[in-house]
Amino acid sequence: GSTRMSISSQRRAKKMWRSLVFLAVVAVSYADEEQHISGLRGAIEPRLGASALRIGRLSKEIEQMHGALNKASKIDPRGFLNEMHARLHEVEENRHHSCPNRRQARCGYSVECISLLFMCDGKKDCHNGWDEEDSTCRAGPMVAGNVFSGTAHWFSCRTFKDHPVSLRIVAVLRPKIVGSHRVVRAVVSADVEDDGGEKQHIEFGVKGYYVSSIHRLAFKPVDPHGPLGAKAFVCRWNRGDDDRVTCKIGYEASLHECATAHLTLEHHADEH
Ligand SMILES: [Ca+2]
Repeated sequence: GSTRMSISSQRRAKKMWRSLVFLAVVAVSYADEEQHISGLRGAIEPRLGASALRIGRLSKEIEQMHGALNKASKIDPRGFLNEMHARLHEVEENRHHSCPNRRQARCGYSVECISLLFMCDGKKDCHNGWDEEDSTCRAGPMVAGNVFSGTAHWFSCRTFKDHPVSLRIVAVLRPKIVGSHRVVRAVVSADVEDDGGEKQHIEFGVKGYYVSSIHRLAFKPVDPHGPLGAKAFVCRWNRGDDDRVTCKIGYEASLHECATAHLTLEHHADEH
């Protein structure tokens, strides 16, 4: 009897020991969790503050737009639309740059931010599914063979008169990681004329990135010693309109702007 008792008490002791170990592990993981949660809170609270500021800014923005809409009937509709587009771009731009980390993207109009690595990878990471939506991931105007053309207006850096300019997309590659980006090669050509009336046809290769979630292409000449020197180009398509684009030309380092160009899709790749 006593042997059986001792075996059973040994078992009980073993069992108790196991549960103690289990409890200790749980306690440790709870402590970890608590630390983790307080760490998260530290990360989230400034973001909530930033979101409140953003909401305030957006409300103000919307209020101004309402004001502008009320006046719309009395003003030039074209100018009004341009202004609206510019403002919406600005709001959109703020939205995308308001994540705590530069390697993150905001999930549309949500406060949620996800790593750029999770963009357009076939799995929904944003609760609202924004990271996998067609409008977020599609290459849109980035089709090899597409030609955008229009007029460039220089207000600094060079003394060119307004001149025709075109951007021909040569190659579009999807990188293995960051599915919202495309590596783009293109050719810029222009017929410039300086103050002295001297005309010149220039053409140079460029390379850069298109970010599908914000419809923006940024590129630089392949040769920094080419006809326009080491200028940077940033082109933005209006959301939902792949045919019209506004490009800014300037110095990347100083952010000094030299020229703007308004271009429209002149030759579609499908029209071969
Ligand atoms: Ca994803």
